Amino acid sequence: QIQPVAQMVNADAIGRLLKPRSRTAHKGHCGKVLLVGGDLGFAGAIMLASQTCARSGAGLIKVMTRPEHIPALIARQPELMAQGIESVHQLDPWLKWCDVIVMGPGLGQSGWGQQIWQKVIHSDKPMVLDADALNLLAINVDKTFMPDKAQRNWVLTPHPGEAARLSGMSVQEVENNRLDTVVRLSEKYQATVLLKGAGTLIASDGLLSINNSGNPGMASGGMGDVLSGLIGALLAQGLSGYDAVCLGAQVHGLAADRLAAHYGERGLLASDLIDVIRVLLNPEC
Ligand code: NPW
Ligand code: AMP
Ligand code: MG
Repeated sequence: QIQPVAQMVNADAIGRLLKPRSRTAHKGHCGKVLLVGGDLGFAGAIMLASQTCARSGAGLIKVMTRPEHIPALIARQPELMAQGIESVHQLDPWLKWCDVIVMGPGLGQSGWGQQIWQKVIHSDKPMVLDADALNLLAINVDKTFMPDKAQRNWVLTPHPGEAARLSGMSVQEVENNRLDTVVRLSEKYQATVLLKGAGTLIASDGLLSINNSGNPGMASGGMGDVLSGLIGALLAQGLSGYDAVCLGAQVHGLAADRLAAHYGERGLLASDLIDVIRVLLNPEC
C-alpha cells in the first residue's frame, strides 16, 4: 500500500487557521466544551486539560469529574463549570449542551471510569479521546462497540503505549513503525489520529503530517493532558479535526520550545505551557 507523503506542520499554521474573533462574538459563539475525566488520584490530569481549554479560547467549559476534586478545581480556575459525577445520568444534559467533548485525561479504568466511558462514547458530538478513554476503547471496541461511520468525528491522541494497546502491537513495534501505525489507526477508527513523541505524526483520511516543534523537556507527566484540552478548544472554535490537531501539536511543542529556550528542558512542567499557549494563539500580540 502506498503511504501518503507527510507534510511538515510549522508555525505558519497559527495565522492561517486562527481567524480574529468577530467584534460581536459572545461566549456562546466561541465553543462549548465538556471535559470528562479525573478519577481518584488523577485530579491533576483533568485540571490541566480544563485550564488549557479555557486559556485556548473556548467560550464555555463544563468539567465533570470525581466530586472530591471540585473544590480544588474551582479554587484554581473559577471560570470552569465543574460538577462531580455520582450517577452517569448527570451527564445527559451536558452531552446535549456541548459542541465538543474531551474524554480521558485521568479517567482511569475503574467501574466509575468505565460507566462514564460507556455513556459518553455513544455521543455523536466531535470528541477528543485521550489517555484512559483510549485504553477503554482498546478493550471494548472489538467486543461491544464500533460507532457508525457517520459518527466518527473523533480525534485520538495516543502515546506509543496507548497506540500499542489500540493496535495490538508492542510499544517497540509501534516505535519501529510509527508512520504505518498512525495511518492504520486512522483507518481502523475512521478518525484523526495523533501519535505522540518526538516527531509527532498526524493522520486523517489520506492526509499525513509531521510536527516539528517540541523537545525532550516534554517528557514529564501531564503534557498530554494539556494537549487534549488545547485540541478540544480549537475544535470548539470551528477548526476541522485535522486542522485542530496539526495546529494543537505545533502550538503545544512551540510553547515547550520557548520555555526551554529561557529556562532549559529539565524541570519543564505541563502547567508552565498554559500561559505560553495563550500568547501563541494570539499572534497579533
Ligand atoms: P515504558 O515501559 O514506560 O517505556 P500509561 P500514563 C508507555 C493520567 N495522568 N514512548 C510506557 O512504556 C493520564 O491522563 C495523570 C514510548 C508504559 O508502557 C492517564 O489517565 C497525571 N512508550 C493515566 O494517568 C499526570 C511510552 O506507555 C505506558 C511513551 C495513565 O497515563 C500523568 C505508560 O503509559 C498522566 O497524564 C512514549 N512516549 N509514553 C496527573 N497529574 O493527574 C508512554 N509509554 O500506562 O498509559 O500511563 O500515560 O501515565
Ligand atoms: P503524554 O504521554 O500523554 O503525557 O503526552 C506527552 C506529550 O509530550 C506528547 O504531546 C508528546 O509528543 C510530547 N513529548 C514527550 N516527549 C517528547 C520529546 N522527546 N520530544 C517532543 N515531544 C515530546
Ligand atoms: Mg497522556
